[in-house]
Amino acid sequence: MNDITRSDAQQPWSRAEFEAQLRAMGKGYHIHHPFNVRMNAGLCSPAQIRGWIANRFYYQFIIPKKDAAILSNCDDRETRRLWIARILDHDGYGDYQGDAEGGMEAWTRLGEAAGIPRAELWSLQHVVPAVRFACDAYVDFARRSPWQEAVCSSLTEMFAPQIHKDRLAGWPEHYPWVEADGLTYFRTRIPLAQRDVEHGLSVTLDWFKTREQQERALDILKFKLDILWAMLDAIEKAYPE
Ligand code: AHQ
Repeated sequence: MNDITRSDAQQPWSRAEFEAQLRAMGKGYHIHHPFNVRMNAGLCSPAQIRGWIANRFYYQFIIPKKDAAILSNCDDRETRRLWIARILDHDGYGDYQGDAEGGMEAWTRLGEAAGIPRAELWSLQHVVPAVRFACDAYVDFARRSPWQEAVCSSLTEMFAPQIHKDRLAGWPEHYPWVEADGLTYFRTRIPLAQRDVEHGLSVTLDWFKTREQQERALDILKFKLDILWAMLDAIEKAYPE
């Protein structure tokens, strides 16, 4: 037999090594984007903070549609029973009050705390084209990909707890004009992100078996890291210093 050099002829990574490879992708996470670095250092103007809030709202706005797309492609009831929580986390449930209000409501309060009225935020009038395109690319990927690949793309949240903790630690000092109630979203997202990553990582480590499939998982994660990075590129350009 000829000497096959394709990556699938290589031994697959162990489960631990595969996870380590996924986590090593964190070097490309948008926590390292110059705009985020400046925001964490307290160097953003009110206009830049408001621009970021209004544009990132569109990402929150499409997450339920992205997660519904994954559900619609998923034939495994156990997975759907867990995944549906992600939609409720963002859209809310029950009486839609307090913890049940949903992340989009909490993000709306972040906007109001920064001086963006609810109607203005929800009008999406501030969403710049490249942010819309990046977010819509995420929804499209979830619609047309095997549900396990779309689950893998959500693993950028492996790196999210730290970025939320940075905001909770830094904003009260750097942006005291943003009312403290507005930071609720960042606080509530941390345990949810940790729960979601535990499930998403389990699905990913189980599904991508051969070395070629594991490398495909890294490509999928890179695609999603680029979505987050491109959003900050566009926001940075739209709201120059
Ligand atoms: O607030 C965020 C959120 O609800 C989600 C869902 C998850 C997904 O399904 O892709 N990713 C994600 C993220 C949220 N916040 C981002 C941030 O920087 O505040 C981080 C982002 C992610 O890391 O994917």
